[in-house]
Amino acid sequence: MIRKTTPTLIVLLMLLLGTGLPVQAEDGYRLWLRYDKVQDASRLQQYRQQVTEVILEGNSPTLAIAKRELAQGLRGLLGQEVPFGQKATKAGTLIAGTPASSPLVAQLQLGDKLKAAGDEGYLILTTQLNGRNSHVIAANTDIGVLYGTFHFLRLLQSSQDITKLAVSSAPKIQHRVLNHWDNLDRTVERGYAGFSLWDWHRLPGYIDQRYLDYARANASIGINGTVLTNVNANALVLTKEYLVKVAALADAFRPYGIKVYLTARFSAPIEIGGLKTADPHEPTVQQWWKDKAAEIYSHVPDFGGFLVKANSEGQPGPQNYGRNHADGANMLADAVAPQGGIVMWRAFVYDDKEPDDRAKQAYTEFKPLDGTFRKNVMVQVKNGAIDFQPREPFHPLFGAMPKTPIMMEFQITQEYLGQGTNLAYLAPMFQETLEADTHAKGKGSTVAKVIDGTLDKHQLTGIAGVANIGTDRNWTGHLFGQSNWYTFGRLAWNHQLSSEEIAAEWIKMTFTSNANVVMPVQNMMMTSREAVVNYMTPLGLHHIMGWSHHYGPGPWIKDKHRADWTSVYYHRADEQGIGFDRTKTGSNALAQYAPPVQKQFGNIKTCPEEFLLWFHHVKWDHKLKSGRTLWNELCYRYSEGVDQVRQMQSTWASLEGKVDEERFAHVQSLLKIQEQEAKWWRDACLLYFQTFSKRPIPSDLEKPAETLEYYMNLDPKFVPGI
Ligand code: BDP
Repeated sequence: MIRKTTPTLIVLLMLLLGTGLPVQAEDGYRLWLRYDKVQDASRLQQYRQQVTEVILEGNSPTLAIAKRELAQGLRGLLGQEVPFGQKATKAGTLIAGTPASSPLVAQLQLGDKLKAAGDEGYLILTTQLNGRNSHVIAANTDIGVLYGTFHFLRLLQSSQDITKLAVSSAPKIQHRVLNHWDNLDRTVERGYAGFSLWDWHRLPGYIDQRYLDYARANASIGINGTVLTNVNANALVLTKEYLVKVAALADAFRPYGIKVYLTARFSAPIEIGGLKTADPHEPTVQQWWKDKAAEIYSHVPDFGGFLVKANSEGQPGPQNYGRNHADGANMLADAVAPQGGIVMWRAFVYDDKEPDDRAKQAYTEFKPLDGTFRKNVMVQVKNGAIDFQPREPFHPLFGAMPKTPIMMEFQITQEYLGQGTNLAYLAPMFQETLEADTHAKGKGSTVAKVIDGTLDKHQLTGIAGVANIGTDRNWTGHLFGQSNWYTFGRLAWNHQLSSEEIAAEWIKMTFTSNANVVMPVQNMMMTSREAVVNYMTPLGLHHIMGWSHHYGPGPWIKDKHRADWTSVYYHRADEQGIGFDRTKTGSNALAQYAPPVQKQFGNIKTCPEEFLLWFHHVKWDHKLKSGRTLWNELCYRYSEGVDQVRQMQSTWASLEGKVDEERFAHVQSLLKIQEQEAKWWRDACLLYFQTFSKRPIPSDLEKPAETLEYYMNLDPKFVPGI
């Protein structure tokens, strides 16, 4: 029996593999770098004809990675070995290198074109070499060659025509950094994908293959920095015991073009330095930080610098000593300046002792400090003024501090967007902020222009994303979380890419280039974030989630030790209506925006409905554009969110058999959870707000499944990520 079936099975398997059907189970570990054989037969033929050999000279660690990537990528995608040589002997040579590493690249004399690529960019050209058709990946630096290599492979992975390539690409933003909120005990604050990747206990001796795979994935999308530790910082990471571990990680990441940064706990001079104070005006404190920085650089010569959360949510900071944020930032900036380091000083500050609207506090603190920061300081600002909500208007600090480089902070981990169980593709959200017009220097002063330095002519530019990566086999917990990591990198490199484009790239690389999969998945992704907004916080509602863990609805949260962490502080529902009045009659947070923005948002008639309850307290019977009253509209939006999730479920169900079984089942199960959670949000919020509106839920909508009391008594335990 056995002797008979085994060969039959093998033949069957070979046949299936030959057809490119998804026979293999996939666990998501390979991310978007799968390099499976190109399925479109004519494309495959084109690639086999046009890429017949590779010449990549030079042997720096970075070029060695590029070489390995090309070998592995071409072998997989073309389904055959592509030889590496030194002389272009036939048509279809792919040359990769810098003018310094490759005589052939030098021979092409790419001059000004190459100059425009800068330190990290690259050219990918179809050209003639010795009278034969060839391709060249050229850059000024080895890392540029590696980035170009990934771009070239991406073209093949997504079945693009490569017959006439003329790509010139350079990043629009200089520092493209992941922020890991990872603690030294390996828990991850707001992490929903397992534990921290950094195995501190086994470092520096043990270099986990995961570190290299992580660095490779980042390099493939142009991320060039990583802050290893939580913004709620532990000073221990600055001790020698940990610095040798940090150095081992930095060594592993360096060939991939990734610099390491650390979070600096402001009170470290006291906690690990034995000083009595951390006052930034104290010479002993200044000296302590200078010495500490020098020590760090002795371990990590290309250390990127510090990220700091100070005087926020209980963290120590310069204000403990009557100094301001610039005093604190400048002291650290002076410490890292000799070695070219930077300081990313967070503007996420607010105080519950301060009676003013939380949305105003960052601007109030930082705006007067414009022009007082050192040259190597960036102020890192969250996309919105409250806290990574499903939807927020852009932060008023964008455009308000022209003399200071302002860095963007996005959250990739979905703390407020369904955490580890909900599919929410975040590109449309990131894009919405980047494209928002601050009007700081007239029309067209978009947030993107503030961030990329073009509006105020800054050389120093940066963008950060709070990472969603952990030890889960598929890296991000939810498979679609990978698309958000991918998106962050792609947008950080080029914020002009569209959300649709990025989604399509990711789907092709992650699943298949077949249009009958790409289109439906893209549609699903493009509605997913709006669905979350609808079933959580439609029409400008915000911060009404569960207490502390932030999981599930909690619009009834009140009477806690901090008012600014409760929900009633934000939605202000009463018998008249709902919403936070941030106009002149209320907190006047609107005054922090440029006049045209004030004018638009300040008028209930012109305020975009998606921000209505962010800026206005609106009467329950107020008529909206749909012709419905506010109450009815709220009911419809909440219900629409649930319907959108159901639509996503049926779209995904239609892909059965077109996506490998393992990933299909994974996403299907999570979508089912998402539907339950969406209903939970809808029912809990509508029943709660109904106690104020005293109006019925329109009869054509689904009725809540349980009572308000039931929802208020739900008390999920051990929610991850706290
Ligand atoms: C909030 C998180 C909290 C972070 C804080 C921050 O709930 O865990 O420490 O932001 O960004 O969103 O500092």
